[in-house]
Amino acid sequence: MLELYHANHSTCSQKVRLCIAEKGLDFKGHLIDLGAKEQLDPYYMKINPNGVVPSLVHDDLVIIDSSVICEYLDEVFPESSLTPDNAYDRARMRQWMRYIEEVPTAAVRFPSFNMAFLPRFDGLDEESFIAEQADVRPLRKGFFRRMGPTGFTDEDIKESFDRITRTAERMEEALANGPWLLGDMYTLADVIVAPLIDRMVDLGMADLWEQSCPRVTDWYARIQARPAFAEAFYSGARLTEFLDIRPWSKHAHG
Ligand SMILES: N[C@@H](CCC(=O)N[C@@H](CS)C(=O)NCC(=O)O)C(=O)O
Repeated sequence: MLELYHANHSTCSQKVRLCIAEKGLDFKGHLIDLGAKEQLDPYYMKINPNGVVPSLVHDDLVIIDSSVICEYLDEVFPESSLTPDNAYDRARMRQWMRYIEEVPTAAVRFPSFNMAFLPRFDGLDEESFIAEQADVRPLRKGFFRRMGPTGFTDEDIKESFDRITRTAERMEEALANGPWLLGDMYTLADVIVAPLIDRMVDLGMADLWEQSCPRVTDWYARIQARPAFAEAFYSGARLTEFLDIRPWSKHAHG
């Protein structure tokens, strides 16, 4: 049996849900309440010592980290494969996966917090924020300390937008040989970048690439048209469905 510990709106969880849906697998879901810091609860930290979602439990095996989970699932359940069968193309896919982890995955967190999650910390002064929100996180202590209770600086956000635009430009180039990032085959590279593009669209930031990267816009439309997409991005999976989206600049918050 597959059990997935996840959160509806978490892009890392969406990566795994999209992979599961593409492969037509069944899973038992356990929703983790990130706003209530359930991911830091001792019962969950035993499953995932990084204190983040998602985590997969396959029978009695625990697998953590969204990209690793996707590769594991694709290996263990080879039907509807999302991995090329020759070594060179697998290397190309993994190059994309590493790049996606390093550049857009990290970048998307900055506007997500400034524009959607900051109200979670309303009323906390710097000291309580550090103690209650930053220092308790094994993986994101530095990120939370840098953000503070009032959000990231305009400089941080602009740098993150730049990384997202550069990602779209790199995708645009690859999609010249599309329809998918690796060419004809839809792979895990497409799966794990899709939630990041979707998040930026949800935050109203698609204009970062819409003019300059039309193939990315077409690629996103093709992904959305896949039946698996609706399964992974069910109602309640997008921030705009339950949170107010605020301007990205903290100076605009008044
Ligand atoms: N590298 C990890 C990162 C997971 C991650 O950052 N998850 C976020 C949601 S997308 C989370 O659980 N955040 C909670 C927190 O920062 O405390 C993965 O890909 O699974």
